[in-house]
Amino acid sequence: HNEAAWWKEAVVYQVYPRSFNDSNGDGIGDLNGITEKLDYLKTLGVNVIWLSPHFDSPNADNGYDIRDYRKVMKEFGTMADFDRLMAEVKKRDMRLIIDLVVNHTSDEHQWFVESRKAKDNPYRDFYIWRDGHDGKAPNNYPSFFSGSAWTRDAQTGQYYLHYFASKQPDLNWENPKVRQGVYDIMRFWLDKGVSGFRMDVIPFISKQPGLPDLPAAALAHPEYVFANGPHIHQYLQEMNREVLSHYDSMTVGEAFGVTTEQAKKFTDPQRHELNMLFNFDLVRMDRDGWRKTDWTLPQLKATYAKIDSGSGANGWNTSFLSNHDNPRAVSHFGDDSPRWRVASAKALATMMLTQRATPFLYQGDELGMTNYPFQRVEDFEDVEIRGQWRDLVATGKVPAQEYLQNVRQTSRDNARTPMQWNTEANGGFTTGKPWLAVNPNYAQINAAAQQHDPDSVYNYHRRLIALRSQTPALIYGEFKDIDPANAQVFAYTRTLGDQRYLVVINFSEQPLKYALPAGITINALMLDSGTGRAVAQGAAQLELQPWQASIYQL
Ligand code: ISL
Ligand code: CA
Repeated sequence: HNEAAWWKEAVVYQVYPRSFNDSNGDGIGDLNGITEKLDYLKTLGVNVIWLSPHFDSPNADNGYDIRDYRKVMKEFGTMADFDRLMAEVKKRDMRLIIDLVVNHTSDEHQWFVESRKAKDNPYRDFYIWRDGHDGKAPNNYPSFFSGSAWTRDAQTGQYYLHYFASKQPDLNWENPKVRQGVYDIMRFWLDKGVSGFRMDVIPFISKQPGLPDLPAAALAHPEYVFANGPHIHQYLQEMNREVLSHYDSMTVGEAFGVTTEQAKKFTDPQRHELNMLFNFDLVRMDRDGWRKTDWTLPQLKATYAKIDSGSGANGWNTSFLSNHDNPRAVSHFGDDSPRWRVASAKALATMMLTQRATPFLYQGDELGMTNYPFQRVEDFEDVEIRGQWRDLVATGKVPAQEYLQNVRQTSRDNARTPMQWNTEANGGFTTGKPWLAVNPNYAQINAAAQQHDPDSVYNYHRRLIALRSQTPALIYGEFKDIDPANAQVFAYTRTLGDQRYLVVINFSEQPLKYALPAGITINALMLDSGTGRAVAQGAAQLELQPWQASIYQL
């Protein structure tokens, strides 16, 4: 059965440094800005910080294109700033994990600078070079950021592979020197005191032998092919043996393209690969690429159940509703209108933080921050949007209005607008000009106001995190959806030995009467997002306010 571990009991908070807190007025968040806010995070109750890439980068993809893995991005500060952040994190009894982006590097990384020089350069084989066919790319792979996944390089006339932007060439993991190079980078940061890694698109590191064309049906979702290279498990086991097993660390793989059925192979503790994965079935359940589609509550519940059972009796999961690649949780799964924003943000927090999984809270979601009211393509910064605009709208394939209407809801930039700290200019994020506009609703939604309001989304998160941390059944307990078909209420139990809890969440804006199934008897109310009206012990029916969420001890 599930063995206890600090990383299962942790509540992780993701910091996207560029948008968190700017300490020197240049409009870009930085490491000193994070250090300034550690007490804020400590008070919230989270105990692990995941830092999105903080390494030297030309920022073709906001740091997910790394030029030097041993250097701090100059906009974010210096290595001395990093060391100070690390020390201050430890002083508060917290931990830091960092982003390991090693499916690809920047094209400005020294390895690639060498690699592209000549076919016989000693670094040539660090990347994936092929001849074209009749003046065309070696195969039909599309890049996730539009266009082909191959770029011809004038120097030698060969093409290099890049699953993402052309400034993000894919590494050749079949080369043992690449693997040793990555392990050295990992040791460098672990020796500095980090407690592990979030691994960017890690299932993609093993490529398909011979790189055959994708069948037509796979072209819209190449991630399922890219994530299934033959050596992926061998590489992860080697990485574990050579590096991770020598440290007390946690790992979470971004499992883009890994199905729930395949997840177990990555996280089964006996296989010594990764601790857990980010499964995208939930955050992408109402998406078709950039297009927004509909979702239903039974569909969401089925996804949760599938993810939960998919990890097996010994495996472990993550729980998250957003991150830097997805829209804001409350705008996506709740209702961000002024009337229901607070209530629905609390409802979602309750769901997110009571799963049998390590919760990953994205910065600003503890305040119920919302999507940004994007109007024009110029309002976006994201390389993904620019690529799609070029390929779809500029070519006349998709009308501008239709595209904008969708990406207003789905764009990654929704999550990347700066943190809203207070009512000062730019929400207190910067005294300069922010790199991406602050959401104009910062006067209503900001940390300072919420810290003083006992009924705020922020303070609800505090209570919820504290309850989870003190309640083993809410961490390790078995998850059971007691009413999967109900289209308005999500009700589930968490059971550990004789400890049993019930979570009930009203996903509608109607007040509802909810009859408890036979065999469920309420003993005590542990937490309530509504008005906290007492529920009679042994009640057979609950009266739910709109978007109300409650946790009961049975
Ligand atoms: O966000 C996406 C599209 O909207 C995904 O396709 C995303 O690109 C995918 O989940 C991989 O994401 C990770 O690797 C990318 C980087 O741009 C993302 O920010 C990162 O989380 C390339 O490094
Ligand atoms: Ca700055």
